[in-house]
Amino acid sequence: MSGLFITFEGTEGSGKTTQVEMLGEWLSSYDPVVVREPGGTELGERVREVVLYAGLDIDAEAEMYLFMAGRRQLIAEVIAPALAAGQIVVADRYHDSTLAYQGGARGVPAIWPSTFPRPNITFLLEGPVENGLERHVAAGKAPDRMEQESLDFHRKVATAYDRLAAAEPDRFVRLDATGSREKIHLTVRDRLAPLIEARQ
Ligand code: T5A
Repeated sequence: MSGLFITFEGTEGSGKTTQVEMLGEWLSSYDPVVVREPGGTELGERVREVVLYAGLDIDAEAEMYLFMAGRRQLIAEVIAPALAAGQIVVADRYHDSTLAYQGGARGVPAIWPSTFPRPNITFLLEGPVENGLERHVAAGKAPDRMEQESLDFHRKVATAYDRLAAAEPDRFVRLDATGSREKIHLTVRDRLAPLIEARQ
């Protein structure tokens, strides 16, 4: 059986984690591997601490390499072995985040390394960036280093995602992040059903 690599992308508070959790439950009979970025390995979790919470002044290109180092470790330890074993992998952010945040918003030259597997399908949660930032405030979440960036920065991230999705319409599925959790989840299920069937 072939592996299936599913990723979720979007701006802050667009609902990725919520959808990853709902999808993980729906797929539970397949025992999916669910990961988040940055994170998912000891190195990745340390990178998360350094990049998001340490209060350091980090050069934009250095920031990109930190995210990518955490990702490469996650691929080596978790994602590649799981896909090779025919498992379903669901990732809460992946390399498109680097292309959108560091590439699009920070202006760092960012490429897709040939050693990073391409997802089979990427769900992009789209909506006004203000909505997601407001959701965090409503939930009482303290802003991390990236969330403290300006509205203009987050709009650039959204524009970069829009370009990425337009460039790869076969991989990206655009989702209206302003819809209800359940409605978005049902759309995700509809789009995944044929892919899951195809690997039986
Ligand atoms: N980053 C990451 C980079 O710059 N480069 C990279 O390469 C990578 C991998 C990660 C940060 O790092 C940056 C991007 C990020 O700034 P994080 O803490 O993992 O930081 O943050 P995010 O991935 O952005 O996740 P968030 O927690 O901010 O948002 P989510 O996961 O999009 O949203 P979620 O599901 O937690 O929902 C937010 C709130 O909205 C509610 C939820 O209950 C929650 O309260 N909600 C809804 N409300 C109404 N309607 C819906 N449909 C809702 N769905 C969820």
